[in-house]
Amino acid sequence: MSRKAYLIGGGVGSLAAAFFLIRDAGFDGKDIKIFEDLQVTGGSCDGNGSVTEGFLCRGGRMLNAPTYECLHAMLKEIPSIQAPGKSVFQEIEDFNKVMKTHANSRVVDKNGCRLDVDTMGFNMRDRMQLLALNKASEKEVGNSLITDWFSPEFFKTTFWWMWATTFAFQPWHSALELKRYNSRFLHEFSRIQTLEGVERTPMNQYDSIIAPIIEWLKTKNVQVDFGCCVEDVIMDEQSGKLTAKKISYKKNGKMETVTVGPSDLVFIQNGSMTDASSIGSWKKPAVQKGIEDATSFKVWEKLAARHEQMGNPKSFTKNVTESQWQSFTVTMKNPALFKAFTDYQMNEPGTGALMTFKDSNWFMSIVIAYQPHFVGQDKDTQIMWGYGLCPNKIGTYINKRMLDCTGEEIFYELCQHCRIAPELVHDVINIPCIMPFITSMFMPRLESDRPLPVPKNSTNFGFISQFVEIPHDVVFTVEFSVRAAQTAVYKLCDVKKKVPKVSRHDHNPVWLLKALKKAFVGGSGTKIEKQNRQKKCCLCKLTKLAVVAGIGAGVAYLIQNK
Ligand SMILES: Cc1cc2nc3c(=O)[nH]c(=O)nc-3n(C[C@H](O)[C@H](O)[C@H](O)COP(=O)(O)OP(=O)(O)OC[C@H]3O[C@@H](n4cnc5c(N)ncnc54)[C@H](O)[C@@H]3O)c2cc1C
Ligand SMILES: *[C@@H]1O[C@H](CO)[C@@H](O)[C@H](O)[C@H]1NC(C)=O
Ligand SMILES: *[C@@H]1O[C@H](CO)[C@@H](O)[C@H](O)[C@H]1NC(C)=O
Ligand SMILES: *[C@@H]1O[C@H](CO)[C@@H](O)[C@H](O)[C@H]1NC(C)=O
Ligand SMILES: CC(=O)N[C@H]1CO[C@H](CO)[C@@H](O)[C@@H]1O
Repeated sequence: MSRKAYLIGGGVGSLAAAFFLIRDAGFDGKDIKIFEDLQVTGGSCDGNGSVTEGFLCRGGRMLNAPTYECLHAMLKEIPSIQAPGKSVFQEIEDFNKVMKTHANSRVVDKNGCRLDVDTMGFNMRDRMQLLALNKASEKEVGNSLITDWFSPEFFKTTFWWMWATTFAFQPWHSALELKRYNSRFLHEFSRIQTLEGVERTPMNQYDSIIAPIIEWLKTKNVQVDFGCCVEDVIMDEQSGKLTAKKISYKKNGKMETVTVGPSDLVFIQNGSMTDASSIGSWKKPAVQKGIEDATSFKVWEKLAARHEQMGNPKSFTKNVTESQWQSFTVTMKNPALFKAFTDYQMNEPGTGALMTFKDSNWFMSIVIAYQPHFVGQDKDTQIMWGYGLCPNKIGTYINKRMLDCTGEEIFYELCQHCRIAPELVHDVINIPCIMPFITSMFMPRLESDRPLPVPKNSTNFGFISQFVEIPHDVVFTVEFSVRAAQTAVYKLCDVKKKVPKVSRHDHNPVWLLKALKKAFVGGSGTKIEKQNRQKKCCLCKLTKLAVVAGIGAGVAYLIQNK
């Protein structure tokens, strides 16, 4: 009898696990079964809707060539749907060669002025505090908060506005995760003001990434069982070894079970950032939900209560106020309105990355995508996506919390920030989405709060999600889920190949020097920006001295970390 693999959850992590099981572990697709609660695969990487109802992506993703080692290697072997003859990887690379990211309006203030974001806005104390966090060991940082390492002024620097909105950090989040981001994305530090280096997919990530993977898995006969909510995984514990024996799940209101043989495998998608998310409409606010509505964390909670080495889900889900934010997807059948937004941003659609309204009470940002953004979109329809990181606050123009606002009210607030004339606002749909656990992965944690992709004493099961411990890698990325999948499959199936290494850009002298220069002087702005700044800067000589000192410190840091 052949070996079977059961995957709980149909997010990109499970899809990747199926890919690696087939490619590297000799599995036959028909012996792989995915249980998914929803009626669609892709999990948090979603994208659906229609011209009449409006389109929706709960999330919009930025990718990054030098850091997405596992994802990119996998996508080299997945044929594209939109660009026949190319791999998905090649399709994305070719698209980004033409549609280069270069934000002209990264941060806008309350007067509608584009800020000069070429410098980070640091004072010497900010620099020292940043260096202290980057130099500390992970043990020293532990489960401290970002605010434990920085003075209040730090959170008013251009660096914070840009770094926080690019990656969705809040001051109360994990200092350890910020430290990891600083290392993992060190090569973006010197160009964070334009977001050069950020890669996008030609369309939304469901159509551009998930659909082609699903297509590949279908040709291999992988089975997906939709509408199956897994409620428990029963483990057998013998002389300290844990073996998954039984999966129980609910389908169409009926409980069913699968018996797992000792050589069969179980992969659990342990916790989801989009769990309990809720969708509103133009006339209706989304509904705020909480842990009682979350399905994905429940299995983990049960396992953690029964066995050691399963981590601690509560660290991540204990306070929705600290882990939630709200996104919205705008569908316009009104080219003049779309043009007003792109004119305001001063970027061609698809090249501007993020535009952040730093003084907006909801801390809003928008992304104007390359069009079309959906397979089902016609050429008279345009899509834009945005989010507010502080939805719990009263708006700048609307006297309501973002959480309580309809799509229409959120769009009104956005139009005020972008100085859009009221007469342009027609033939538009805005769909809001509240995500109570969207930054739950960023909550302060201890190493023991996250299980390993394959817990030490597991004989036949692994965890694949944003809630496992992988040295050096950062959460809130597609890369992390794919890396977790590859790690778990290789370990459980004893695959002799190596999982691609996490690239250490923070050990690369070129990026280190660029980052130091950026932290002390500024980046690679336009000539005019630089001349203006030098005129204003009467401390140029001092700054140059500081750079030399900084380079010294950087080299010392580099040697110490080798
Ligand atoms: C707003 C937003 C912005 C983002 N921005 C970026 C970005 O810029 N760059 C980037 O790389 N990444 C970004 N991400 C993150 C990226 O999308 C996720 O990290 C990734 O999709 C997570 O995949 P996953 O497979 O681990 O989990 P998920 O996609 O969350 O999948 C979990 C799946 O398992 C199912 N499931 C869970 N429990 C059960 C159960 N008990 N029974 C049955 N089914 C179950 C769920 O229904 C879900 O489909 C963003 C995500 C969002 C939402
Ligand atoms: C679109 O996706 C969201 C989020 O996954 C889901 O709640 C909604 O039902 C989907 N809509 C359609 C029409 O499939
Ligand atoms: C793991 O297994 C070893 C023996 O193989 C045992 O000593 C240890 O206690 C086990 N750990 C846990 C957490 O069960
Ligand atoms: C949750 O977080 C908010 C904001 O930080 C805080 O005011 C509140 O007291 C917290 N609630 C609990 C139960 O810890
Ligand atoms: C979001 C998610 O997939 N959470 C899962 C965490 O793990 C438990 C079981 O271990 C699942 O029930 C949850 O669905």
